[in-house]
Amino acid sequence: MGALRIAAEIAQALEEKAPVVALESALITHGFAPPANLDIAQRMEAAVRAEGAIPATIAILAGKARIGLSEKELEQLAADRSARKVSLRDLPVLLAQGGNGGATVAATMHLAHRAGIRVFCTGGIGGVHRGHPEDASADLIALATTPIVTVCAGAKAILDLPRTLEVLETHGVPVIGYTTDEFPAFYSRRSGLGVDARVETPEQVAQIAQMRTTLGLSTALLVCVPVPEADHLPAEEAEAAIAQAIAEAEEKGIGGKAVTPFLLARMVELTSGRARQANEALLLNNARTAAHIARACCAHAWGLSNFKLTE
Ligand code: PSU
Ligand code: MN
Repeated sequence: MGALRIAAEIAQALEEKAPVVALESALITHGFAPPANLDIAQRMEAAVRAEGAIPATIAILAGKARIGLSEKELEQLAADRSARKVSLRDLPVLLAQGGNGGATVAATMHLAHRAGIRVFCTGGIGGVHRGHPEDASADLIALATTPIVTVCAGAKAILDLPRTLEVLETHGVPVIGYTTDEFPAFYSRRSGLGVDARVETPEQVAQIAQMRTTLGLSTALLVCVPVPEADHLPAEEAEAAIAQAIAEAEEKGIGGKAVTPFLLARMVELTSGRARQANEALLLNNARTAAHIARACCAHAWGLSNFKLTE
């Protein structure tokens, strides 16, 4: 498989067309600090397994793109505080030059698709930054070009959500509300912004994914799942903290790829940990939902190219 190293369990599952869920690793290297990062990564893998799918955490270890990590490798990545944040442009560099990296949404989608995985789970996608429309995440480009079902709790609320949705529309990415009519705002269940369609079940996601494939479209499908009610941060409370965190970032001159990790970490401090609680809850909820969708996609025999449009 060239530059990819696929763990034996995952290679076998893909061969047997069993459900597999890709998991990102930037949240391990840049989202949470030790020991919480290892803990959430392990719990996400366990949540995927408990719902009947195989988890494939995707990261760069010693310059190799790895699809599925052993327990020990997951521990090593979580302990490496010098691991890079790897988006699309960083992938070829790190693979050529060596080193460890946490894969962002964009990099994970790309590697997962190359490995033949059809469902991917993250917390929240990157997008267009508030006040900096020139700073748009490569996540949006990956969503525009990579046919993989992406399960998230919306875009990270620190972003300019209306602009982020506009870019997704421009690139033809379907934005699906999973049991909601609203685009969720990561920490909060509501944003006041709409989605393209609402679904109630994993099977309905599988049907849309199959139609996308049948039509020959190569976009992702963005499945947006609101954070569980018990752990959500009311929108007004989140907004106050976001405004302050962004003002601090501007003042300190923090830009580029450092902005997202800075803002998310400040959100946790400014909300006395409630932002972290919401983040953990939505990650586990998304992992479970992604497993259900992966199972539905397998049952649906999604991806069969002989499925006819004209019936
Ligand atoms: N979680 C963090 N920090 C991050 C990310 C997650 O605490 O930087 C990653 C996500 O994986 C997301 C990416 O894909 O950041 C968006 O960053 P950028 O805007 O630089 O593309
Ligand atoms: Mn960014």
